[in-house]
Amino acid sequence: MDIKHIADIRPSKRQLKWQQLEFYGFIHFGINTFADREWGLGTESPSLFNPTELDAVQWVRAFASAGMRGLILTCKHHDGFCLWPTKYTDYSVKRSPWRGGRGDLVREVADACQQYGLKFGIYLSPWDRHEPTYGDSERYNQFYLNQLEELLTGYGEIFSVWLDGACGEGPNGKRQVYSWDAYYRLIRRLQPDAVISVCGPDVRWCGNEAGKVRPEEWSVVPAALQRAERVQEKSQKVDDGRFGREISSQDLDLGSRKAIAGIRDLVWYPAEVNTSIRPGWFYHSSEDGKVRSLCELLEIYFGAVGGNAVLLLNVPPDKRGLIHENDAARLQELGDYLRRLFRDNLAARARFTYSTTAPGWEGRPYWRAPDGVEQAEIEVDLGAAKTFDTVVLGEAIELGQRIEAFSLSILQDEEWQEVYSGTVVGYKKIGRFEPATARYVRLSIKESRYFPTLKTFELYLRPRLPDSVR
Ligand code: FUL
Repeated sequence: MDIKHIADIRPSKRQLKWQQLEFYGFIHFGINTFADREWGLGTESPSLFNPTELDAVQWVRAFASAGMRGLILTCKHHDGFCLWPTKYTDYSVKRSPWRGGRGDLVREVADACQQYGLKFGIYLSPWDRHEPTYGDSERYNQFYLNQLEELLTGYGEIFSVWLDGACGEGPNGKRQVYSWDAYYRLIRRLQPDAVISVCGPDVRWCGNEAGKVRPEEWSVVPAALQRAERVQEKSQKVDDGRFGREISSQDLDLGSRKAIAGIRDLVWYPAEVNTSIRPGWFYHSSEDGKVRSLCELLEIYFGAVGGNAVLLLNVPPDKRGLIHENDAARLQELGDYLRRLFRDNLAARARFTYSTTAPGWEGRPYWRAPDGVEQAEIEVDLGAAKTFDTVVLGEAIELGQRIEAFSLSILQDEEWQEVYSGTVVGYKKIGRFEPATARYVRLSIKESRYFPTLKTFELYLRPRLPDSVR
């Protein structure tokens, strides 16, 4: 494929809508919360599940305070315990003392999300340690489809179906062959706007659980990466507490011209970064003092959201059924910081001059260079000298991902001085540098694929972090 056609690979409508969410939360909650485990065995008694103060509204408000726009709930983790009263197994909240066995946590969370305007997504673990049909491939696939159907039809709009590739059966364990295609078909039929993530064709797992993105996160990558079996291979296989902090350097470059040279089958498959605010995915009181600092969370946020990926941050409710005070405070701090940072775009009233513009594209909501023009300069007059240390750039990804290299300069004493340079932009790039003061700023697009576009150009000055919250 030549570069013109590669650059023309575009997101689906559902991928575009999903990308615009930017930041949403993960809830790991279930029998493990009460058994104090990460991977339950599937044999824990449902009588353990007894949150005494469960309040899904408190969860959703805490997530919203951080600026999250959605939430994905572990409706069933690997232990097989279901948070809704499914018809297909008794291993669920129905058998627990919580709400007298009449509770439906999926409903409570979905309703709370709706009330606060957050999108709701589901995690339904394919690996199931409790379900007796697991390993009897056809029967289990039917069981899994039945459960999916319940979740996709009973709880309103679902924005993401998160298919985890983890499996700890090991070489001598049960062998389940998942009918991924049948799962996908059902999801498409019942929730056509939902993205299918990780072991699915719409959203690519970034490949680690430590919160790291690649230095260049391309959304156009080889189609082979979409194969669920490949994702499974790379997913967690042992519950030893290490996986969540490991960063593998394999496949560091998935989408540069060099990486995709000669590959004929390329697709739009954008990245999601999933990580936890604590060492574990589930709540453990022993980790109350190990909630990630604001600094760490900001690094993760800037890396992921500011690196052409979306961020899925896990915050696990405790045994009471509440987001613990420490995590809730951190979410609020994060949201406060981000709101302060992005309040005042110093380029909001700037004048933009483009070295070139595609015919007929003047005055459109975003800029586009003419066909075949891969380099361009954009001069920005801020009207008066301003001090900034953060640039936010965004391409019109509905026309593909195109920018490969850029630099940002300021005019000082009649000379252009570079303050920042980067490679890919994609949906969003947040670049941070030492504070610079200038009236005139220039963005040079140095390399791009067939023609660049630009939808977002913003400048900010980052608030200082109070020493107390570092
Ligand atoms: C992993 C699982 O094994 C963890 O328990 C957690 O659910 C994480 C999000 O995915 O693969």
